[in-house]
Amino acid sequence: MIKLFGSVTTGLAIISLSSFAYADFYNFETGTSPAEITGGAVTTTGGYSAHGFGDYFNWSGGSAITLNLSSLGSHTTLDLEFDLAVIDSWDGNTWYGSTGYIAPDYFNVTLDGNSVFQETFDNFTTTDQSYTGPSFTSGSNIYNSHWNDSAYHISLTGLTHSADSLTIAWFADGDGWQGGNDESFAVDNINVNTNNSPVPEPATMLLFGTGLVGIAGLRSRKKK
Ligand SMILES: [Ca+2]
Ligand SMILES: [Ca+2]
Ligand SMILES: [Ca+2]
Ligand SMILES: [Ca+2]
Repeated sequence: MIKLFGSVTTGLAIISLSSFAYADFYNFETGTSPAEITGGAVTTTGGYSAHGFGDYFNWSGGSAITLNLSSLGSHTTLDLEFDLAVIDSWDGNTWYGSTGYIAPDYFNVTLDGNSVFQETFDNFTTTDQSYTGPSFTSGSNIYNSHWNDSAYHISLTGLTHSADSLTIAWFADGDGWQGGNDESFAVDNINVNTNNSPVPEPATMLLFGTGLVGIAGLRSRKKK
């Protein structure tokens, strides 16, 4: 029995090593920001707590929120998922105010400086925004001042990336983006997962090798 368990444990250990992928998750529930995340401020979620954001998220009314990771190991693509709070009077694609045309309002994500997401969001008329994914909430005021707020789960999968380090930046811009307490955003529940190319040889060879050892053991016992 001891030998059997030892053999199974060894096999599992090698399999998990061969399929190892880097994974990280940030939900800010300690109320502080980890050292690898800069920009924004970890802040209480208010009404967003009812929409999966817990007690804290990372809020920004201006600067980019940046995540710096290193030692990712070998990989060819990665998945980035996060929850996005679009807060207050975002105006989407078009808005004509007293001073003329003052839109769009973009929300952006970059990977090592390369754009992987740029969409407009509108908390007045959702048909005036470019992002078409489902929202957790929209059309009601759940956070800050009297303007409506909205929330989305953004899923960016299969992003091409192979460098050992990674910088992800979340930021808003566009001619109409006013920032501050008028048009702000928060990110939360950030998931980063790398995807390795399939490399089955080490696991297959070790399991095959374990089988050979077993067969060899049987044969040697039979000889005796
Ligand atoms: Ca949270
Ligand atoms: Ca506005
Ligand atoms: Ca609001
Ligand atoms: Ca605006």
